[in-house]
Amino acid sequence: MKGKAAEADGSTHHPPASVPPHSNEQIGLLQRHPDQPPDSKVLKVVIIGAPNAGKSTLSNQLLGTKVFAVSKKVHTTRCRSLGVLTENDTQIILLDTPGLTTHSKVKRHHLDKSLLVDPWLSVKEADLMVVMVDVSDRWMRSRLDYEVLKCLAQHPHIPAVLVLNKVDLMKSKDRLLDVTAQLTGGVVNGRRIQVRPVIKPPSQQGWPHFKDVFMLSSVDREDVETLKTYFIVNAKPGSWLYHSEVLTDQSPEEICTSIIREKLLEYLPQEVPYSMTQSVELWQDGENGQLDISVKLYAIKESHMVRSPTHF
Ligand SMILES: Nc1nc2c(ncn2[C@@H]2O[C@H](COP(=O)(O)OP(=O)(O)O)[C@@H](O)[C@H]2O)c(=O)[nH]1
Ligand SMILES: [Mg+2]
Repeated sequence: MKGKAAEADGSTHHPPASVPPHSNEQIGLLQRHPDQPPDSKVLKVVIIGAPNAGKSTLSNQLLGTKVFAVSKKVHTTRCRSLGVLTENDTQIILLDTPGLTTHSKVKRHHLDKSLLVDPWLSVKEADLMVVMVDVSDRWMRSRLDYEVLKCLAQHPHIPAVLVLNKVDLMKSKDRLLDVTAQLTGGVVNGRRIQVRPVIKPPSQQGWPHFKDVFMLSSVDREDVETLKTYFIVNAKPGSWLYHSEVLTDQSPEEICTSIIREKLLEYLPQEVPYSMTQSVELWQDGENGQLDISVKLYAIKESHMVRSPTHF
């Protein structure tokens, strides 16, 4: 029998959240009433930042499973999707955003126009904004992206924290303090931070209203655990949005499609994967429950068809 088990220490263990192999089961799961305890807490977190900052990597690590595609190339995440993390009496809703897209980028990278749907639509509903910056990128770490700043300025009532990601790639860690001073304008949680004099004057492109700053590596389990604890501590009393067995709102087909796309982006040259489409079918083997996946890839150009299979 499935159910929750109350432990001696008062914590509650939910059955592990997962994605059922059939989309109709997933829809059924998404429609189930949240199995929340009387003292339930909730926190809706939106992770924003430039493409490649590590937003999807962080979400996957927080969820403990890969549900979002990750790539070095931009625009792996095509639309907004969410992940659900339920622990004891608390539910954290993670909104993974596609990053920043402008008309010029859509044109340049031959992208799907649907990416132009306001990427910040979900921000309005969030209880906490996590701004991610890739500190291994000299350019990105020197200033906050204009679109990110705009988003922060438009939602001043939503608490925001700064996450300096990919610290594992940074050779001299003491640079992190300068980066923090730069990106926060030298102010965190209303207080002027103590840093040694910065050689350059603090940039005008920082945000002086961050509540906290985290320096971490999304690929490090312990680092991510610190952030998860922060979310749990900051969750507010309120109703859960989903049943505790829900892991994401994506269908199993959507997860397959986006992860295959991630591989196409990784292995195929330049613009080829951007013009490819897929049709995915999933079915479960009756005998041993094995999941079979059939994928059809459609290429626009004849040359892409000849070229593609040789890369796998
Ligand atoms: N070394 C290192 N690589 C990371 C870290 N976080 C993300 N990445 C890599 O950065 C790239 C972009 O990550 P992704 O999560 O797709 O970024 P998104 O566009 O913001 O969702 C991928 O190749 C990740 O493996 C990190 O903390 N350290
Ligand atoms: Mg992403």
